[in-house]
Amino acid sequence: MGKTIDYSLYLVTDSTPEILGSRDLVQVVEDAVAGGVTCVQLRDKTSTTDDLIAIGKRLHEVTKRAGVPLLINDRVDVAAAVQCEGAHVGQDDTDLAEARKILGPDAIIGVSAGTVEEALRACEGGADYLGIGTVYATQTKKNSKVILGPSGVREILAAIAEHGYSIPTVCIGGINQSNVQLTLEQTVTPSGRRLDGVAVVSVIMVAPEPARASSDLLTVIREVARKTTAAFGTPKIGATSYVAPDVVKRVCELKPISHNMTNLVVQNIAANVALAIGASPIMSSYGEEASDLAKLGGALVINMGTVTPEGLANHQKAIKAYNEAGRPVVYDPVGAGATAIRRAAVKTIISAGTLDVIKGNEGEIRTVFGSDQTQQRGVDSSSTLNGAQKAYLVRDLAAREGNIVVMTGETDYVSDGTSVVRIHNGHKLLGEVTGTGCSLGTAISAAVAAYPESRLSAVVTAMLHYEIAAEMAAERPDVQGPGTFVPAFLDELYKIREATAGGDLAWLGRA
Ligand code: 3NM
Ligand code: MG
Repeated sequence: MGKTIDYSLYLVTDSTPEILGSRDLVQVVEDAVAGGVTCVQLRDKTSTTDDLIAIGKRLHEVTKRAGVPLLINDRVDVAAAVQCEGAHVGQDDTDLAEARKILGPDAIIGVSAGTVEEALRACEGGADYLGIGTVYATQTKKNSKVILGPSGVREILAAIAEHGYSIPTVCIGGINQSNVQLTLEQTVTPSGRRLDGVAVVSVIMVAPEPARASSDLLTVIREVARKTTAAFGTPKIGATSYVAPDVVKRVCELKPISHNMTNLVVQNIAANVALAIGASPIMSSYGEEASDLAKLGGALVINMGTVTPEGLANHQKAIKAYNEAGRPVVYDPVGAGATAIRRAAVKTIISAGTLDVIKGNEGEIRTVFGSDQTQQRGVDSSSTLNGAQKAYLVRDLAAREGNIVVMTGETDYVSDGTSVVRIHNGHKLLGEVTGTGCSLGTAISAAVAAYPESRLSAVVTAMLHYEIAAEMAAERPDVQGPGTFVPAFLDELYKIREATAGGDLAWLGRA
């Protein structure tokens, strides 16, 4: 069978009267395998060795027919006698090296891990997979040493990845149909490392229809795997495939108009940012003027920093005008979730026409997506999303809107509905000055106006230009805080533009 095993849905059996009752173990396993269980472990702490071997052989007939591996819990001697695919050992069971000596290099040997140390030791010792647990308190195993929760599992996954191990992992303990999706999502590490599957006992063993319970679980597991792979099967941090220095060049060659409908506080810095990157800023909040401005070949920025009924009507008119002219619109839903008025305004803007780019922080993007999403993921609205959830969110919103979605934060997430690009650049001084978030929208608008070939490349490159300029400014000896930062930041934006025009792309080394 080789060692490429599908750990997606891993059934651990239980022959105790509380769980198995009067049913036939072999029949339950046969049903579960028919329902899609991908790996089976015989776990029986009470039967005699002879009985275990007999049960193991009967189970192996069933699993072999289905092409599913059978492993024996703890009893390496039984695994050897049954000649099944391997064994699973807990921290208090036979040790890994001993089990390996008995079963040989080709056997599958899994190890239980409840801490980072246990996990790393098992990896180091050559385990074939890890069973990470206990995730949630469970009646099935009452003597659990630790309840990890999704965050504890995630920490173990992150540590394994950090140490360079690519070992498959499942988690175990209290997993059922209602928590499996969230558990799989919440355990994904920021770098995209995820569980290969889940191991369960009771949810299948006590189910009236084990086949049905198995296939219901497997459907969810496969769907999360598909989404996570899509979200992370794309360029990683600093990936160059979406970086196009031509975007920076084109902006200063074409000097596209960046038409800003924004609040008073940010107008000055937004206009200066536009000039520094080579674009032509126009600050006009009057909707009637938009149809003429749209014909000038630039892009529109709708910034919701100040909401008034009149402003909203102007925004609607301008979006319509830019859509009709086939020119891009960037939407910055400032403070989207903060008030009922703003939540309503988001709906008005979203339905006013096509928005080519939506840019906001986590809360704003979640509000734009709508409350469904929050419920669907089972995350309360005050909690923050983990990296995987952010990736899904930007990707799902971009796919729904057919546009580019940017979620800013310490790590920025950018998606075109298929790929997700993460950007780690920027500097905290950007957050200490007013208008720098809004001015990023301005920089993005100039880029999408000048670089129609790829909106994703335009946005990613504009963001790198902006955030790397901030890093370079912050590092200058003459910059002591927010006040000295702003002019230095404008200088660095300008210098990057000049360097890029001259073919010097050294700044991209920071991406
Ligand atoms: N091992 P259920 S938890 C067999 O933490 C087992 O290592 C665990 O049963 C561990 O799916 C557990 O019914 C029981 O909660 C899991
Ligand atoms: Mg055990």
